[in-house]
Amino acid sequence: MEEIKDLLVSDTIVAPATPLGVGAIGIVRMSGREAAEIASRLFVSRCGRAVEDFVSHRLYLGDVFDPQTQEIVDEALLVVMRAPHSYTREDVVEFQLHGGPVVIQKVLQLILREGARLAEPGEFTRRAFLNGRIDLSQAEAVAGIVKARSEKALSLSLRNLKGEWGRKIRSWEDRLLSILALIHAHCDFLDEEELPLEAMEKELASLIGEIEKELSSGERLKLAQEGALVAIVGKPNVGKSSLFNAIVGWDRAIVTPFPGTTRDALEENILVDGLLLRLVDTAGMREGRDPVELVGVQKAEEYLEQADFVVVVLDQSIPLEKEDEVLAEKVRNKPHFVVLNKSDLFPQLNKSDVSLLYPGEEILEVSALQGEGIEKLLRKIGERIKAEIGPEDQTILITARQREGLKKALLSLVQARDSLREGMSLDVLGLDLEEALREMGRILGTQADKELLNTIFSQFCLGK
Ligand SMILES: Nc1nc2c(ncn2[C@@H]2O[C@H](COP(=O)(O)OP(=O)(O)O)[C@@H](O)[C@H]2O)c(=O)[nH]1
Ligand SMILES: [Mg+2]
Repeated sequence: MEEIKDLLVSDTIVAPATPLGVGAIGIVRMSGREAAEIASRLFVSRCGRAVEDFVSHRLYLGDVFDPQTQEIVDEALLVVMRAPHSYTREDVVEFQLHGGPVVIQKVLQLILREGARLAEPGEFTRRAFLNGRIDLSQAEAVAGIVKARSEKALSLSLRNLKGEWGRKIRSWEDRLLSILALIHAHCDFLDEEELPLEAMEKELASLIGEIEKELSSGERLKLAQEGALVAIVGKPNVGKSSLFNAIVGWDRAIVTPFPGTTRDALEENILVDGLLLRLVDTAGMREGRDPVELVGVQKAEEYLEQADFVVVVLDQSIPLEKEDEVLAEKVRNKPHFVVLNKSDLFPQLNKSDVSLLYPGEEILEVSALQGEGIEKLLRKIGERIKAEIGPEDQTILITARQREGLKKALLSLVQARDSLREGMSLDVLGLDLEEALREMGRILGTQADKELLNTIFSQFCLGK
């Protein structure tokens, strides 16, 4: 921890905390020793109170002005949040300005002229970490919240921000420390009683099991983080594009009565029950005619390969064809949904024939044209993804970095367990346990170095 404290600086930093576009308000945020003092040189409150005397966490209305020209730059609200009760645990000052890029730039320039330094991306959160307000897993949760593309990803990141992941790792650390303490005590008083080797091995095995479980459930959460890729496939003219349009809610794809209309794959993001779906409309699968269509079909095959879920569309107004059988074979090992489209037309194929291709599966009837059955299909897709992700209260969002660290810790623990079984010396065992602890410490940031922090915080946006 000594190392980490060395990385802490408390000079005053500033950055726009809202995007530099037009908005209702724009916020410029300062943190550091001189934040309040700098603000006092640029702001006069309507009530006449000096910035130094502002009640912490209270908004004051006033004018921002250029002290050199006395020119008023904007009417604004100012809030001072005094250390340690602030985001960074330092004095923080926020200007709530009118949200125009020129105003924000101007105020930023004034603050820089008065002695603050432009913050690096993520530097506010970095200070919150260095000042001990949050651990690294929480800092990464902040980035996760900002980047969240679905409610599910958001709620999982929020839980990590509350420290759930950190608590879990700390509990693993505690258990490892208990084993280490036994080993050290034994080494110090050699002739004392025997070590409970069997219990230690059991405890290690249980830790290994828990970490493995966490790693595998984290894998599934990628669906929540990055969204599920859902590809609509089928032979030409069955109504894939019509279904795609009906789902996204506007005429995104061209629909014609002519087979082979869709050549490129089209992708749209939609939210279903708080989940992000990357929905793809593909070219109809059939033997090649012209070269452009062939490329489209190839793309469709690729999407089918990559997709997390496939929606297979059949046209129930025409009899089954060979292509339907070929497709059924292709999606056999993929999570998929079978959809019988054109339910508004007179049926030429019956469901039992389709059931022969997809034994035991639910077959959904829809009419893309009339919007029948679409909601049910989406509900089914949502349910499947949720089932895949697993119950929310048991899963924890793990970043790629944390996953790497956890895998290394796991490896050391497996080694430790093996040496315990093989009766290796306690020193060897101890070293492996310490290595595992080090990796866990890196996840939480108790063992962080500058390079690690730079990698993590460089992914943040300016002003965060
Ligand atoms: N009656 C009816 N016609 C549909 C339905 N869905 C699509 N079609 C028609 O089928 C033809 C092909 O549709 P399209 O979406 O381009 O099929 P794709 O080639 O699979 O993308 C068009 O003339 C659509 O209007 C439906 O549910 N009912
Ligand atoms: Mg199409």
